[in-house]
Amino acid sequence: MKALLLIDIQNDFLPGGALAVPEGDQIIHIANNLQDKFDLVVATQDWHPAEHKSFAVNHEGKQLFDVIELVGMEQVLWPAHCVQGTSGADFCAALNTDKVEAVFRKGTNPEIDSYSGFFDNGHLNSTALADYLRSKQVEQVYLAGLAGDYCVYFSAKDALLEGFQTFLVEDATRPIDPLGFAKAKEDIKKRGGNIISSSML
Ligand code: VGL
Ligand code: ZN
Repeated sequence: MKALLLIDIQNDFLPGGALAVPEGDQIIHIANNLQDKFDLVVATQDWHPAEHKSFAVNHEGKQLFDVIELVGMEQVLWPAHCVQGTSGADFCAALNTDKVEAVFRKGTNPEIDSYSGFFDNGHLNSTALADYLRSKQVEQVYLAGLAGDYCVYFSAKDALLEGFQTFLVEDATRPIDPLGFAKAKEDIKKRGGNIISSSML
């Protein structure tokens, strides 16, 4: 079985949002058109409490995009985004969610960030996404969404660690930083994953 993972296609990651990914809106029609080609479609949703420690505003004397240490890991300090219950945390209205069978929320623990849809950044807690996919006999996981160099990348790495054949749909994502995304794609390939175009599906 083949699953499509729609990663964090939320208003705050689109142009005009709190943590806008350049051209993030250009993936929506691709994410919509892809869904028919899959046995299963699931989505992840970045879902932070307002006091989340990944937000620069929650650290006195720190600036946006400063890097600090949080639970022993490097942490970029982001603008407040995807705060639970706000419109910024909603899925983009143009995204077709009719076929989405389950939504996995992440980033709810204020003490640690959670880029991947599978685990927090310290791999301390899981979202149950891997077990859910296995319970549906999924063997191939395809990733689309935002941002390519953060949540899509981290989700792809964890999909590989969990033993899924993993495909990043390159034209169905956009990065925050193109250089970081180039490195991320190389790393995914090195780990045995595949970078593909939606035209190959
Ligand atoms: C993301 C930074 C912070 C993402 C989420 O969805 O890529 N990036 N939180
Ligand atoms: Zn976040």
